Amino acid sequence: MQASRAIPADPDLAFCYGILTRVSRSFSIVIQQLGPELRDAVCVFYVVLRGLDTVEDDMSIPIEVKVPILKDFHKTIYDPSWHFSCGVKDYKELMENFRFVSNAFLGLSKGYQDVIAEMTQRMGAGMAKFIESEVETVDDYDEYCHYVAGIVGIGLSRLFHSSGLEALAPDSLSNSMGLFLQKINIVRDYLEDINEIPAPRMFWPREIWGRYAALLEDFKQEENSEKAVQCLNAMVTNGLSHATDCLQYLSAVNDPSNLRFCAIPQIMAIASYAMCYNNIEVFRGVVKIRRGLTAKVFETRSMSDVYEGFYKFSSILASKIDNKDPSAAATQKYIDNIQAAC
Ligand code: PS7
Ligand code: MN
Ligand code: MN
Ligand code: MN
Ligand code: MN
Ligand code: MN
Repeated sequence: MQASRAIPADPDLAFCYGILTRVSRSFSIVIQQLGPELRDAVCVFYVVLRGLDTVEDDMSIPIEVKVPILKDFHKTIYDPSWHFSCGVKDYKELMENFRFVSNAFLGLSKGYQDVIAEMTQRMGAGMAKFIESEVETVDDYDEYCHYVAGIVGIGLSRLFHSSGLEALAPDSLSNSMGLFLQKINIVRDYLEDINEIPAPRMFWPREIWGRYAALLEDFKQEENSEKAVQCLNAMVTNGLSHATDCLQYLSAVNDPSNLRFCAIPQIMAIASYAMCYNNIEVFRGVVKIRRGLTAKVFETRSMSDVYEGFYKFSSILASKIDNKDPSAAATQKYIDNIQAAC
């Protein structure tokens, strides 16, 4: 693992890197190893979106207050005097000191600012739309994940292109990069999200879970374990559908530090898919990747390491397929496609 860099002299950037380190150890490591041309822009992009997500996630904010904040966030980031206190712990600290984020944003080049502002607008509008409507169909699920993660992939690809280091990737592949990460987050966070206080959050599409239960919360009960795991396996299989797009995206990345930045979260994701698959613990508590395994994934350097990782974790997942599971054939098909691409 790479040693973390010195704290930036600029106090605004120093705040952004400090928050980043506290809210996401893994993104902090991969962002800090980016080249100097992209590092600060990607860090600020992360922290801006983390602020937006803190507003989205705070279920104590009344809808009529929350919706305009989400929709206007792309404008308020230009105003260092703007702030809105919400969230808890590190997230509250972020929101209360948001002026540092605005100042760091204003210090980026216009090209980077434009990309970040456009993506913030699109994500905020999408989040607002889903505050008032539920994820019912698989199309809704893809749409929600597009807003909160696919757009991040599209924005990062634009930043890479603006830096002069990379060709512009197709939006559909950038979107898949986000969906592959977001869908395992939604699967893994089942219990955390449904137990959210003061109101539950539900992102699993009814079109999938409705085949296994009358209510999403039924999966919490031990007597529904068999159906719960079948539903989980259908959700994992849905997420796996994006894996070959991710391999295609990664194979076109040119710069080695950009490849590490893009690839490490994807390999952590496929490791999480393998770990969650057929695992009742998803409905009981937090399923976490072992520290040693994480350390190994962070050694990823080249495309051949990426193929090795995808091959290994897809094999682990395949070894857990029970042929009596209703999704077994579909799951196996996606595994075969991944392994054929490696
Ligand atoms: C590399 C082409 C700008 C690096 C990285 C903050 C994580 C938080 O965590 O359930 O359970 O609270 O509320 C594509 C990251 C997608 C997004 C989405 C990869 C910004 C990130 C704000 C594309 C990350 C997917 C909400 C929204 O879920 O999360 C390449 C950088 C990437 C942030 C993530 C998260 C969404 C999220 P949690 P939630
Ligand atoms: Mn400054
Ligand atoms: Mn969140
Ligand atoms: Mn959220
Ligand atoms: Mn989550
Ligand atoms: Mn979470």
